[in-house]
Amino acid sequence: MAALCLLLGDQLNLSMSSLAKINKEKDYVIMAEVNSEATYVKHHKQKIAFVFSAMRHFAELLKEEGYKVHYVDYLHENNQGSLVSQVQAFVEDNNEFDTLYVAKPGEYRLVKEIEGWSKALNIEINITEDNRFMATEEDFSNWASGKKQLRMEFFYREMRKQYGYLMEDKKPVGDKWNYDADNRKKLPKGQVPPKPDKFDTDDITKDVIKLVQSEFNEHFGDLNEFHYAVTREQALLVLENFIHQRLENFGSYQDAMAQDEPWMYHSHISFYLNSGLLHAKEVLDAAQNAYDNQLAPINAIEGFIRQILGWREYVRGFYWHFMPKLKTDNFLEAKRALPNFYWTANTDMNCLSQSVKQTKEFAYAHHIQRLMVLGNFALLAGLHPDEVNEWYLIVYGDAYEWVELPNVSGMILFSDGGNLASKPYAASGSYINKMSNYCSHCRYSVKEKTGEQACPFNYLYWDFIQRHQSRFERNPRMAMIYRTMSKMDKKQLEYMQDDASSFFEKLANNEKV
Ligand code: FAD
Ligand code: DLZ
Ligand code: SF4
Repeated sequence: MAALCLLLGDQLNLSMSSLAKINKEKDYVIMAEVNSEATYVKHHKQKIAFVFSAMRHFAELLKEEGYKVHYVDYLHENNQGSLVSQVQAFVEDNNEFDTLYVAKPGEYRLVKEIEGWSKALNIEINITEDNRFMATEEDFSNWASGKKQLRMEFFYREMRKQYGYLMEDKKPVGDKWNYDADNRKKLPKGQVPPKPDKFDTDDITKDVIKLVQSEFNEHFGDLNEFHYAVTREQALLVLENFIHQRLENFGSYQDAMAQDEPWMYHSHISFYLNSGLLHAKEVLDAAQNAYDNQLAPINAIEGFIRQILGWREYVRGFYWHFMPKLKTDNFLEAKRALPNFYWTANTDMNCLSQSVKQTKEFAYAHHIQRLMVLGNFALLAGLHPDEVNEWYLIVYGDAYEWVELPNVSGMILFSDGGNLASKPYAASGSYINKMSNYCSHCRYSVKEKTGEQACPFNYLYWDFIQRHQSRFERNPRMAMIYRTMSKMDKKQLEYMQDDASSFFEKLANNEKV
């Protein structure tokens, strides 16, 4: 008898634990482009194009490495439309498999589904560890065990100690764990970040683009241009170029946003990390190497390492720790529907319009756009977590539930009641103005708090603070805000509530805001 290894579209790495279980001589790898995975949410067109093209390229690599690969493309006459039916058809046609190996999927729904497959398949199902990460799920639960608060910063320090990144004699280099305070600069006028890497589309990618245009044309997003890496070599080049061209400025401008500058000094590697083309360890090693060779200042390198060894590992542990509850949490009882401008970018609020436009164009927006513009609005406006989560899962090429859900429900919406964040990431227009030049291109005035011209983020912010007073006034990290509010002119606060109500009415009537 032989074994079968199911490799999912985000497990494109030769060192996957499931591949290690099989024997190249007699066993098979199965990979399938299926409707169920491409449409369980209506993913952005570029996300599907990226995943399918990367899968096809990876299947070629597997064959070159000597694996026997059964690859089912989307339009194959024998395509069954779902992973389970596809595996079942192959098992029945061959009658030689007694075991299926699959590395644990990154989404709870698929793990549950696969756990129920054994009846249909009638072979042993062996779910192996998802080894695309530095920490195992067990590492996270051991760390979390007995703790009242699960703050990323403390998890991150443990990871630094365990893996030795930026450590010297068991201490953090420079005697400081975190250089975030140095990482809040606005992009100076006239400074232009380097252009992003763009790869030519080969025949495989051209075929996939045609396929996506014909089969998924009603999905959100543009596909006029597709420039992402789809092979490991290309992804490694993106990493290398980041280290040499952008890392130096990554820290200083990490929180900055600028008109018509989608890429800034970010690394643009999340598509590749999350699909398996890059492994976190090689990215961290490259950053450590940049430190050893003094290629960039410590605030940049520490900031970058924290995103990967800290945030990325932490949210993944957090997801499994709090699922399935995390998916239905709605601590703030948010109810409002997602405004249409999240799909169209048709709003006068320039920061939102820029962020949605870039999301539509590239299936990418950088962290601060996701957090402090799109996320901040969703929080202040009380958008329902289900709608917000679905939107984020659809629109970003790097979105898988293990990373999307903690960021949305934990980080931006405070739906989990504070397990991830110690206070809501709520901000008025002045934060956006401080970190960007968006406001100078906006029809609203960021300086005004009430009235027709006032930046909606201003009155929505104070409306939010008032609305949730009973929930937050005893939170020590919110105390100063409530002290400030108590000293504010009561009439002014009422005007802001009135403006917020009119704004919400416009949203409800689908009027342009
Ligand atoms: P860089 O800014 O260059 O950062 C380097 C890497 O650090 C990223 O590639 C990513 O792997 C990691 N990283 C940074 N921040 C986070 C974080 N908060 N959580 C996890 N990893 C992080 N990231 C995703 O990969 N998929 C998502 O679906 C996703 N959804 C998000 C939703 C919201 C509301 C927010 C606030 C953040 C989300 N992020 C998500 C995190 C972050 O915005 C993206 O990882 C980042 O923008 C990707 O671009 P980059 O590779 O240029 O990142
Ligand atoms: C995202 C995605 C898409 C669009 N299509 C496929 C597919 O056709 N076949 C496949 O194996 N995987 C696909 N994926 C990735 C899966 O959705 C992903 O493995 C799960 O969501 C778990 O993270
Ligand atoms: Fe955004 Fe307000 Fe600035 Fe306009 S004025 S860009 S809405 S923060």
